[in-house]
Amino acid sequence: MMNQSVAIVSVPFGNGAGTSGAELGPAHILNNAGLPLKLNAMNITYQISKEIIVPSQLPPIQTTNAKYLAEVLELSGQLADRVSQLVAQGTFPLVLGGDHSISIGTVAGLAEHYANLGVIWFDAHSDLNTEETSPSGNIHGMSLGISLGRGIPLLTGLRGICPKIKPEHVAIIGARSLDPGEKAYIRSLGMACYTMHDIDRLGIARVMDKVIQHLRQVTDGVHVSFDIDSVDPKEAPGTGTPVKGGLSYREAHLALELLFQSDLVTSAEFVEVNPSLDKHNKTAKLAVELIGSLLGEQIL
Ligand code: Z70
Ligand code: MN
Ligand code: MN
Ligand code: MN
Repeated sequence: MMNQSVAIVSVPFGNGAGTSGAELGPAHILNNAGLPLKLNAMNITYQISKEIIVPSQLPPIQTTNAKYLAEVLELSGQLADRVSQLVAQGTFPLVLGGDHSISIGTVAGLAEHYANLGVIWFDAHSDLNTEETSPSGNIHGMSLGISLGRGIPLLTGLRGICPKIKPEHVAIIGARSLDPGEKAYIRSLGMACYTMHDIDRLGIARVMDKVIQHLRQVTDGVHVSFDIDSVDPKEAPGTGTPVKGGLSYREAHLALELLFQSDLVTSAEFVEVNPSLDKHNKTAKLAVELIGSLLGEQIL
């Protein structure tokens, strides 16, 4: 994996979340928490790709319960273009959010290159709502569903590939706050969803071994979509929707260390760092450390 050069893409977009502040994430991860220093210390070759220009105050598209649909649609198209270009160039896209709605664009760009893309979705939530099941109307709670072809046609149809990913190629890890419509959907598809209960019982290492073993057999690329709220709020207080009972500091690192060792991962995004809610930049620093583990930082 790391014979590739990493291309960092900043996506300062927060309109998909109910709380503002996630749009400040990329700048904090890069400038305040020192991602470049970490990559330099690891001898990783990287480029900082031009920041995505985020749309704002577009005219509303349609009567919809989904908030900021016009902005999410425009942003998703731009990000899909960029991610697709970076894959075509042979680089490893590392996308920095921003709220989790940006995943719609990241995955759309990846889907142009991988017919059987695996997605490992670390999250306290499952982001599988539709306009109908969403309690909030926030699109960051719908993004995984949209990539699976569930929900708003303008977004599921992006780039003419629908669905972008197949349910049997997805693994959700760290779930502990699911809405009724999301639970019903996960059960109906038999989707792999490793809840905190499962992680407590099996341990994160066995969970990761199962996910890696399965995805190795059925996918042609694996994207890691890491919502920082998968980690316990004690370690990651700076996020819009903290949920207690999350991954411990070491569980999160071990999961990503094992993914590095698997040599399966072809792209990643880190989302939902909200510097406005953070304490001493703790959450942005955690994101940098976790990126280090995913990209091969070794303890010894
Ligand atoms: C809820 C909804 C969500 C992140 C909150 C919350 C979704 N299920 N996702 N924070 N990252 O509004 O759909
Ligand atoms: Mn999420
Ligand atoms: Mn979440
Ligand atoms: Mn959140």
